[in-house]
Formats: sequence, structure tokens, C-alpha cells
Amino acid sequence: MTEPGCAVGIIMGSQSDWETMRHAADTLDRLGIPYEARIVSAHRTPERLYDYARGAQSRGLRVIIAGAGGAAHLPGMTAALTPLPVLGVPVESRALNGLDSLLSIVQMPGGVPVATFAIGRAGAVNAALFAAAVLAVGDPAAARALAAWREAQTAAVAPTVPTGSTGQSVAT
Ligand code: RP5
Repeated sequence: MTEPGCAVGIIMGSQSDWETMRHAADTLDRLGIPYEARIVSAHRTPERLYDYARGAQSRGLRVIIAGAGGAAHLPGMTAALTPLPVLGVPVESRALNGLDSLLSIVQMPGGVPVATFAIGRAGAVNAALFAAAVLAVGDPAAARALAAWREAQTAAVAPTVPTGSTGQSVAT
């Protein structure tokens, strides 16, 4: 769901990051929270990054989810250019399995914070949920959607596990 005037911006350093970042988009879709998704590379399209980050707040965005891999400068540079909260998602890299991405995003200098999430899909999902929580502070509809999502998640956890040989269940 991409709409004009939305409050959440999802940006990523490459088209190849979409395989991870689409999980943030899917999560926002499930919450009914509109977002925009853009490819904005700190290294390959630095002017696009400047334009996006400098204009984000005035365009009505309230939080930015930024995913990148390898030498992942996108979340940090975005945080340096906008007062909006920036949620960084380390994309799993081929060379170092995303450890490079994680350390690049999490090790920001004091004074320029980036909220950093887990590597890969879990991080993308949690960044979306965190973005919803940021919006929920002042948006009752987002708060209700988040509460419903949590209730559904809890309800989906079975209290027992099936056993292989007997087919009986064992209480956890
Ligand atoms: C980073 O380099 C991107 O965020 C991506 O994770 C990584 C590889 O990009 P591609 O070579 O697949 O375009 O800037």
C-alpha cells in the first residue's frame, strides 16, 4: 500500500534489498498503515538521499525505515539529515551474512542515533512494528491496529506441541 501523504517512509540501498524490506511493507499492510517505498543509495545516488532525507519531514513523514547491506551507510546518513526517527534494518550480505551491515548501522557516533534492528526479515518486520508504535503515540487507529496484531500473534501460539509417534500433544 503506497499512498501520498503517508507517515512512514521505507528506503533501501538497492533493488536487491527489497527481498528483505518487503517484509516491513507487508507488516505495515497488515496493520493498515500507509507507507511509501523508495530505492535511495547513500553511495550510488547521494543526491537522491539528500533530497529524500531533507524533504521527508515537510512531506509529512513521521518515521523512516532504512534498510541497507554491506557498508550500510544509508540509515546513518539519513539520520544525519533529518530530525525524524530512523529505524535501521541490516540486510543480510553475501560476504559476511549481514554482520557488516549490522555493525555499520549500529555503531553510530554519539549524537546521531539510529534505532537498529535484527539482520534480515525479523529486523524488517520489527522495524515496521516499531514504526507503528511510534505513530501509535499520537494515533489511536495505529494503536488499535498494533494491539490487534499482538493479540492475534498471541492467539497463534499453540500451548502444546505434537508428538511424532503417538500423535498426542504435550503441554509446554
Ligand atoms: C548496499 O549494497 C545495498 O544496500 C545492498 O544491500 C548492497 C548490495 O547492493 P547491490 O550490489 O545488490 O545493488 O548498498
